Amino acid sequence: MKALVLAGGKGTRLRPLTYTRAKQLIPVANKPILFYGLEAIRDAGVEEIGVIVGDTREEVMAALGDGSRFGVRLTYIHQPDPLGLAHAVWTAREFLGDEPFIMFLGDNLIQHGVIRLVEEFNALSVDALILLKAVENPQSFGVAELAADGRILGLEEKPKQPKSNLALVGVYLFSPAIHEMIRTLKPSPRGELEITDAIQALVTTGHPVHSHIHEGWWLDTGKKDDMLEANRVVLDEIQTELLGSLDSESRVVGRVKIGAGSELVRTSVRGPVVIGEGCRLVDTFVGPYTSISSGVQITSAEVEHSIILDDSRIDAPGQRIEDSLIGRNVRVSRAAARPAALRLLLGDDSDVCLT
Ligand code: TTP
Repeated sequence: MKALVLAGGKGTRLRPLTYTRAKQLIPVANKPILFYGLEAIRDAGVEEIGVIVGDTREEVMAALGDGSRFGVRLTYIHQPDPLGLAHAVWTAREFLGDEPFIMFLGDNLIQHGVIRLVEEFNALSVDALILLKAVENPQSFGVAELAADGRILGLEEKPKQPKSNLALVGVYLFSPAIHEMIRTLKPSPRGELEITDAIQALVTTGHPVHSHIHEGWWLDTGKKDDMLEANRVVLDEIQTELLGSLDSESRVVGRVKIGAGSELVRTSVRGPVVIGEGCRLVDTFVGPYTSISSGVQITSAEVEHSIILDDSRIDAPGQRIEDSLIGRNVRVSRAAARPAALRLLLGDDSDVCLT
């Protein structure tokens, strides 16, 4: 079996961060989202992985290399335009050959990995095994209708009247029969070759398509709040590791990771929290569910339920920052001189919420 990981796309919903960075490389608990997927695939025993890349290919290739650091072999496949998930499979057909494969969306996170899913696909003789998850708002997803034995009877994209609450999660297993279906597809109203249409074509032409209902958490990190939620659930599973230094007036409570060379001065940290390497936190409170990347400096602020990326500097006496996603090399400060006005230099599509 091979794997296909999708790390192309535009990431429009995560602008402005995705103007300068691949969405799949934004870290959750200080580790790029894409790494979790590759590790899950490797843990399921699949070592030959194709990675779909688009405009951000250089950054993705620099981050993943040849895959040896993950114990896998990577082949990069360039998709010049993000014309849909089925188009990505079509672009990779030479790499995939006649082998079955697991397809994994590079911005998705899934608890408990994919070992059981791969085992189930190998045991069943089916042309597709689709991961489903019960959701509260099936109208926003691709939704599956199932027979009592778990066979998929049909799929609908964002139905007004869903036939179930079971949404398609971004993990799929396919036999090579999927390629014939993709060959016949026409672009959808949004102009993409849809993987749901390809799976529906398998069902319509009598190919066996089964489902696997996922019980753990699953997160699609498409938007800011999804990223913060992913950060929250991943931080819930971290273990304490204190490599940095704390002065006698600093406190660390709960599960906290602090990287080498980081320094805490008169600072309290209430876990779960991760702090990268070479950070300096002075007179600061870091609250639960916060990830701070390397090289960040924070003075006199309170930060909770947030992600702060590399080399940013926050010097904000008395300010409390919550539910925030702050990019790399950002400056947040409080003006010393009057008038006490906001002075902003924000990139396109920035989002600021003032109290
Ligand atoms: P999406 O989240 O559907 O698309 P996107 O990344 O372009 O984001 P946005 O909607 O905010 O513009 O894509 C899911 C994953 O699949 C993501 O990791 C990008 C990847 N992808 C491709 O590699 N090729 C494609 O043609 C598409 C549509 C997505």
